[in-house]
Amino acid sequence: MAILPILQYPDERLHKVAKKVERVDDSIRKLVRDMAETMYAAPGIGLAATQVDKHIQLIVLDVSETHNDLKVFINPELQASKGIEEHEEGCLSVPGIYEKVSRAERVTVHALDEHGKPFTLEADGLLAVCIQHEMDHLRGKVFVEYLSHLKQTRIRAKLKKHRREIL
Ligand code: K1U
Ligand code: ZN
Repeated sequence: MAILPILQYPDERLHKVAKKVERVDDSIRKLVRDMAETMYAAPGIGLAATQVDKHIQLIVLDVSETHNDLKVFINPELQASKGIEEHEEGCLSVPGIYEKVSRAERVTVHALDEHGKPFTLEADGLLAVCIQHEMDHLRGKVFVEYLSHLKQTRIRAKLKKHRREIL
């Protein structure tokens, strides 16, 4: 297994649109393992392939408190959504920034698992928030893009200052 470098906002590669996975094979399963290791090490509760510069429709998630409920979504499709709820979000590609975003309260997602088996999942709470956040990454959208231009400018400046300080 390997820990993969995570692209940092405002890296242009975070705006690439991910392609469908044509075949779920051993190379995909290896990427799933590496992404899971990267997510747990960060630590985070989700990771999209886009964030590790792999532009395919693959997401890993684990919102459990015990970190032993890994969920894998390949070629995820939103089938239904209900309600609106505001939730605080973070992102491993935008470290140290937490902001409230409004999203659907409940979602139904259809996807393939790491064996290529189709499944449908209904989610609410943090799992629903996280699924929508990660699916946005696959479309090339970072959560800060829901915020005002003023907030986005301030976030970019803050990240730039922080990176200058740690280098
Ligand atoms: O970068 C990512 O896409 C992962 C992101 C997922 C997420 C978190 C919160 C709301 C929406 C989406 C993170 O995991 S940020 C880190 C984080 O939230 C966290 C880290 C350690 C423990 C608990 C949470
Ligand atoms: Zn993110």
